[in-house]
Amino acid sequence: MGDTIFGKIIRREIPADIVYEDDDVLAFRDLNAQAPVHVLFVPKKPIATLDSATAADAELLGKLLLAAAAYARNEGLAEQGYRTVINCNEHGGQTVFHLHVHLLAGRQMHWPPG
Ligand code: DGP
Repeated sequence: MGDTIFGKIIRREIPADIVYEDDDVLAFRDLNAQAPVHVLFVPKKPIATLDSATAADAELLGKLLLAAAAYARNEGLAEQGYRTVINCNEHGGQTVFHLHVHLLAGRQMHWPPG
């Protein structure tokens, strides 16, 4: 599997505004923020897309979502609400092929997304 910019961030080879870390997950601010709060939650394991995740990744995927939810709660974002997004492949709008959960908050979200 090819390395990505997120792999470099995880290994601290390039800088990022890291807001959360545990043994399995790293979270940092999106460089191209689409909301007042826009944080990316990435597994340290380099899974390319949601499509390439397997049953062996079930616990890790759960941890990823729960880390995003806990961050939102701790930052006082949960009551007003937020959006989590996983883009998969071309039509999903995925540009970095290291699985990540977008956490967007701080403004009204709309549906359907563009
Ligand atoms: P996606 O389109 O779902 O693959 O989202 C990739 C996001 O990653 C996009 O919103 C911009 C962000 N991004 C790309 N390169 C970098 C980077 O070098 N640093 C940070 N912090 N974010 C990046």
